[in-house]
Amino acid sequence: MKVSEIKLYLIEKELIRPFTTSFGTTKKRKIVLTRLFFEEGVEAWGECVAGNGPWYSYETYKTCWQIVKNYISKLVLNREIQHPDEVSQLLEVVRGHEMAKYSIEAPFYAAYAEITNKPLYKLLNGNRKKIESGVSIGIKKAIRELIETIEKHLDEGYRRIKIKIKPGWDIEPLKVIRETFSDIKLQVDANASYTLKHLETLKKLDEFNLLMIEQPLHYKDLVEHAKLQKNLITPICLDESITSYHTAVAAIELGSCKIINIKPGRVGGIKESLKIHEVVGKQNLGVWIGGMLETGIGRAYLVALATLPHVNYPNDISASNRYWSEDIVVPEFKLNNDGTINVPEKPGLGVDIDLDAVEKVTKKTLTIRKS
Ligand code: OSB
Ligand code: MG
Repeated sequence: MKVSEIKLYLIEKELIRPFTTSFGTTKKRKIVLTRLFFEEGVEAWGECVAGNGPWYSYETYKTCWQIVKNYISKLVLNREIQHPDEVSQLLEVVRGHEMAKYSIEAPFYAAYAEITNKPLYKLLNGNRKKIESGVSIGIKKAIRELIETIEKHLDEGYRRIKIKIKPGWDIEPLKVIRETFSDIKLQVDANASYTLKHLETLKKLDEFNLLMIEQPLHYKDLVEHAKLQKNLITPICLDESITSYHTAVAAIELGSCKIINIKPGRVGGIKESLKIHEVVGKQNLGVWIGGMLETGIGRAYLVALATLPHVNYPNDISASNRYWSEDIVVPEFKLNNDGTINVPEKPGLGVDIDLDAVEKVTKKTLTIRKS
């Protein structure tokens, strides 16, 4: 397969409601979409999950635009590729910029799936027809608002709730959640907002029968997480700290976590995600697929990854209408009554891109060809 042209789209889309974490509030997302045209006559879309600013990661939609335009596109344009597994290695000469890489690498999988007439999840050797969906709830102004939000999502059918926590927004809200919903599947995500100085508070989290505590400590740390895990019954799940296969291996080796949340954007692509899934599976650890408030394009890749055999916790993959009043794919992702999402069986990415919906929110575009 060979890419002859890449078109970038910068879109701006408003979330259905603001999303607040320990690093800030997002209301409108600026998102870079990639559209790759292949000589075989197929095209495939990708999504860059970088945020508006360098808060979750150092990457932003602006750095992705530049890195894709100036470097990553040049590594793949007009290059004959036998299988999408080769692409991540081609991009290795660029250090870091995982989200930019993912936005170009992933569409090779969607295109190859289409060319070989199979759904993306089958190309990845996934083996489920439905994936378990969870919902991630931001920090709220008041506990009452949090309880109402949880209740609404439970009514919609979500079977696993994740809440964002930070120092000062942890024990109290959890107490009220457990008084109100004693037996729901519940987990927390700190987005690196604690230090070992908070050990006493973190130990108290063991009282709430949580599935896991996600990324409590520094985003670059592995050693302190290993120390913390020894002091906790609740499994630690790492998100920000796992930026590659290599950091995943180090975290496992050190005992920094018992669960890994795989985000293809955070680790630089589908291939790297598959490698992490495999090593985590071999060690019988926990693994699930995380989200970055994606549009339907990014969501389709997440859904395909969530069909992988070792995935053993519900995913941060909610229905389109949890994020957007209108998605940019057809059909939108919908939640079943049992808290699952159906895996598309259509060859390729599995959903169609709604070009009118994309155009409506497009701020600028750029076409890149080999000069
Ligand atoms: O830490 O998992 C996170 C969203 C943006 C950035 C980081 C995170 C999140 C989420 C949302 O928790 C997950 C989703 O897409 O539903
Ligand atoms: Mg997280």
